[in-house]
Amino acid sequence: MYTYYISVGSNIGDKRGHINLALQSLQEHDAVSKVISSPLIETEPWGYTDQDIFVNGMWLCESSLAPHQMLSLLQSLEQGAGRERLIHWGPRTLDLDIILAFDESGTMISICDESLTVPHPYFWDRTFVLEPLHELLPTFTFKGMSISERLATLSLA
Ligand code: A4P
Ligand code: MG
Repeated sequence: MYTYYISVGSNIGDKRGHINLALQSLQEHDAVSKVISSPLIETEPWGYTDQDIFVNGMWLCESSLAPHQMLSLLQSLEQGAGRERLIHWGPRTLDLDIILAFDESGTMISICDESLTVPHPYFWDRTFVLEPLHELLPTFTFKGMSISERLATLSLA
C-alpha cells in the first residue's frame, strides 16, 4: 500500500466541478482504498501569470497502485476533464500532480525518471501547494524546515 499527496488545480470553466468529479472517480477506483481532500482555495496564477485564478487543493490517497501506475490513473482523470496540453504552466481544466509518495513503512519515495519526479520538483516553492498540504500533513518537514516555516519564508520573498 502506498500513500500519495496529490496536488489538484483547475482554472478553466467549472473549476470546483472538474475537481470534485475527478475526486469521485478516484474514490470509486478498485485499487484506491481511501481519499481525503483538503479544503479548496482560490490562488493567484504562478509562473505564467496572464491567466484566470486557480482553485487548488490537496488529496491524500491510499492505494495499491505503484507510483507510475498512479501517474497513469491521474492522467486519465485529467483527460476525462477535457485537459489539453497547450501552454506550459498555462490554463488547464484539471492538473493532478503527485507531490509526495510514501511506501507501506512510511518511508518517503524518491523517483526521478523521464515520466515522473517525486517529490514534485517545485512543490517547496509554491504556496498553492504548501497551504493545502499543511492542512493534511502539518508535521511534515523538508530540508530541516516545517511547512509553516517555509510558508513564512515564501511570504517574505
Ligand atoms: N511529471 C513528472 N513528475 C510528475 C509528478 N510528480 N506528477 C510529468 C505529475 N506529473 C509529473 O505535466 C508534464 C509531465 O510531467 C507529465 O506528462 C508527467 O509525465 P503536464 O501536467 O502535462 O504539463 P505542464 O502543465 O506543462 O506541467 P505541470 O508540471 O503540471 O505544471 P505545473 O508545474 O504543475 O504548473 N498557479 C496556481 N496558482 N495554481 C496552479 O495550480 N499550476 C501551474 C501548472 C502553473 N501555475 C499555477 C498552477
Ligand atoms: Mg501536471
